[in-house]
Amino acid sequence: MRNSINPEDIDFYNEYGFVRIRSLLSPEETERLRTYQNQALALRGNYRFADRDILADEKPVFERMFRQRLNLWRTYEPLREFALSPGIAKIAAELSGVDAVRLWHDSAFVKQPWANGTFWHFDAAYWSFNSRRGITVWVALTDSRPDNGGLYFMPGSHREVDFDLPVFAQDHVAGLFDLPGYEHWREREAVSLPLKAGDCTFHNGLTLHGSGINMTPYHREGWTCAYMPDGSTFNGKPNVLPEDYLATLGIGDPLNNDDLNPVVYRKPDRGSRDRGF
Ligand SMILES: O=C(O)CCC(=O)C(=O)O
Repeated sequence: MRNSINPEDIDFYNEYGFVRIRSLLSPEETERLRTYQNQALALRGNYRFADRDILADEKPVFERMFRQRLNLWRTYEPLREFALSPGIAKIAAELSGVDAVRLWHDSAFVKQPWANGTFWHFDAAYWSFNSRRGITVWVALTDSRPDNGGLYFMPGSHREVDFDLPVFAQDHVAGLFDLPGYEHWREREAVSLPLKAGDCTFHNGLTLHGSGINMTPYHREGWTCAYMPDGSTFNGKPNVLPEDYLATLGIGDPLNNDDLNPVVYRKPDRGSRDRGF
């Protein structure tokens, strides 16, 4: 598993809000993660979340875009190797420019044969914290291309999108661009980044993205993990958090539950290294 990137990758990410990293996983790791994810999906069935009883049927529009199941690491232990990987989290922290990241959630994104395109959106709209440094890794478990539902990004959108804009539009693929504050994106060109199995992209939580229709009779399988900068606070949105934990939270409280959102990477303290600890 790769755990390092180049300074140019960080520059590219800061400029455009996404970056492609080749061979994050070896072929063996990719196949292992794919097997684990499919086993976890079979166990999870129709439930979207690990900690909330929300059925996929309640979101039929989503189910036609992809099979998304969240926090599989919490219900299928073998997936922890990847969701809690300090190496992947280190890359996420370095791209985001933060010292420590907590796991927000992992998620399967399996686009079925002939699935619809994924509507333009940004991930931070869903999350329970507002940070300009939240980040998602999207790992291809099968090749991902424009013809089978590969991802598209709007370059530079992470610098313009803000938390006070309206965020949900689900009537058609570009419905977001009908909303006030987004109209100009309708005129822009999106970038598609084909991936070989084992490659990945990292994107900022504020980067506009979507994916194409799967025009093949094969599944396009992706695994993602979202990371939250350590020190982030609750914004009032439930997202993946369990009801009993939500009941204890007020807006502005730190999201520092080590069971639900463990710190997966913390930059070594140079001082303690120098002192020989
Ligand atoms: O896989 C897809 O089609 C969508 C993925 C996505 O929206 C995400 O990773 O945030």
